[in-house]
Amino acid sequence: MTRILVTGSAGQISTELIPALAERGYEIIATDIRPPPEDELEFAEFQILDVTDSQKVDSLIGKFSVDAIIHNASILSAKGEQDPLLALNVNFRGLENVLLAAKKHRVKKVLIPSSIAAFGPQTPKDHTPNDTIMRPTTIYGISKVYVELLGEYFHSKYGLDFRSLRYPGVISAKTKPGGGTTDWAVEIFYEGIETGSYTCFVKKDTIMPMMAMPDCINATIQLFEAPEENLIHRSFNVAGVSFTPEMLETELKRHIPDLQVEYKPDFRQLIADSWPRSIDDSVAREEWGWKHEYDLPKLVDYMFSDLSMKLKSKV
Ligand code: AKB
Repeated sequence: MTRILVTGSAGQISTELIPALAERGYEIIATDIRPPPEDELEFAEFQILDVTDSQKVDSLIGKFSVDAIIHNASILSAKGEQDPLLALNVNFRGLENVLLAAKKHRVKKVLIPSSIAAFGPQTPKDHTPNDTIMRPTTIYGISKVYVELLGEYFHSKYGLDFRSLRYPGVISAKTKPGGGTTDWAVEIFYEGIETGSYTCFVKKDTIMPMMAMPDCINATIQLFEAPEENLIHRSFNVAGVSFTPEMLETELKRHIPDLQVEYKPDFRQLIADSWPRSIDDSVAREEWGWKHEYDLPKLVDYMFSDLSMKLKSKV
């Protein structure tokens, strides 16, 4: 059995990744600065961990003799711009602590997500290639380039089996994302179902790469399990579907015909404008067989039914 330590276990992606990994027979040590939702405890042993605490990172990884780490703890793009020093501490120091402990305790494999935020205004915006110019302008984006470069350095220098995938905005109902620039694509469902209206913080024609959570979980597990000899790259673009708030509004009106959406762009517009509009993921397809399943209508149906059920069960 492979024992995986997951950081950021109470976050949007980990709360769905951990049960999926447990179902595949992995033993999970879930860690976060706050305790996980009740239902996660049945899938994992939980430990409090602040990834900026180098001693605690080192001692937990040593104590549990983990085979692999999935390091998800990170400050996202919008929150990072509001508090760059926090992002510097959590994203940069946290990464260093995890990689150094992995090397010391001979952890075999480390998967650390990157993001479309690793690209910047000089990157080709449409069908952004896997290997292209990366000059991000946000602290979050810079931290993701650091993830890729430092992880690849630990791979070539110390033989660590490092892997990374560049997530687009991830759409899910279980746990809300916090502090991202793509959060509008989740918030519109919550506000739309609960109040019938939504004020969007980017312009209606801002096209952004997105992905439904089931695709995100599949991509993560597929890359984690891909035979190492198949990997030429270590960091991969993964695409789902690109859409604008207006396109999402139109689709969502199939379920909420009276939905009212207003557009009031704020500081997050500038971040969105610096990112790709669509992603070329042919390298991931070639090296580990990636293929997304959710187009926009399927994503909207999945999200609407999951979230309606969740919100109903709360009443
Ligand atoms: C964000 O918006 O910051 C994240 C991301 C694209 O990495 N969802």
